[in-house]
Amino acid sequence: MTLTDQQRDEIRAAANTVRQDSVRMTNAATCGHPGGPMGMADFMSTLFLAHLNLNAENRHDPERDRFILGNGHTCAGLYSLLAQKGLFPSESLLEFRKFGSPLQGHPHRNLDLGIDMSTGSLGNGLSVGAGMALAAKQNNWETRVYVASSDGESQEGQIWEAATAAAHYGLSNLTVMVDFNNIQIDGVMREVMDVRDLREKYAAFGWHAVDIDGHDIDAVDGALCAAKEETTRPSAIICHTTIGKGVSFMEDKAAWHGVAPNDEQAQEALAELGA
Ligand SMILES: Cc1ncc(C[n+]2csc(CCOP(=O)(O)OP(=O)(O)O)c2C)c(N)n1
Ligand SMILES: [Mg+2]
Repeated sequence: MTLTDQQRDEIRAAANTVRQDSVRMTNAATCGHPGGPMGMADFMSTLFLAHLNLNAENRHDPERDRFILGNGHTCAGLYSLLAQKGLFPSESLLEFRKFGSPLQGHPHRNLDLGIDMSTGSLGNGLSVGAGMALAAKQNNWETRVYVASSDGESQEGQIWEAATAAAHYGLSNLTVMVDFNNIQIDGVMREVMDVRDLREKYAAFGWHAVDIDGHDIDAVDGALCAAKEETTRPSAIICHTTIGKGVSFMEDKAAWHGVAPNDEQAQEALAELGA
């Protein structure tokens, strides 16, 4: 299955909205993590618009797909996509990180809003995703489980315990999408803690694993389609991305991992994004 021109337009528009929302939400909150979700916007939008079977009608259906944001700090992008898919009104986005808001600075499980797992403490998402995928198989559900992860999160040992178990149980309904932007909280990956070639690592653990340009929505769609063809192995899609993608002064800078743009920077960023 290839994307239609209309799907491509819709995914690109959704990704641009994710980038604008990430800027607006962190600016309004005066804190948060804008860079990661801007880099993930293209592959996340392709997943949410063209593959993930989750919408306002089926949010409580046990046989729906599941999505876990293992790298929970990038939740501005998740909230933007859930709002775009009609799980809650977009106006709520500006309550991000405010006291009493369900849109916390790291995801808090809330099935009414489409948030399948509380995350933020890195390393847990893939384990829980593997458990969900195993349960789905045992129940003979069509459910697919998607986990977003990151290069920084791949420094956590628990990721590799989950990778071992998922291959052992043949969880072909599990797909991890790894945001590989070469950056984590403290700087460049190979200076902080080099995780090396994640495609080779997942393959060595018994996974179907591919490297793609995480900004190429046709490549993302192709990799997600290929994952669905697997019958015995879980799939890892290593998405090579640029943190802060779309805004010249934010691109490829670790500084934008966890700092909100001030009013002037937000205005400049939104102008670059065509707002
Ligand atoms: C268990 C745990 N250890 C440390 C942290 C602190 N922390 C938050 S984000 C982050 C870096 C994660 O790297 P990555 O997801 O690649 O960051 P990004 O590319 O989005 O900048 C760290 C170490 C955490 N959230 N959880
Ligand atoms: Mg990273």
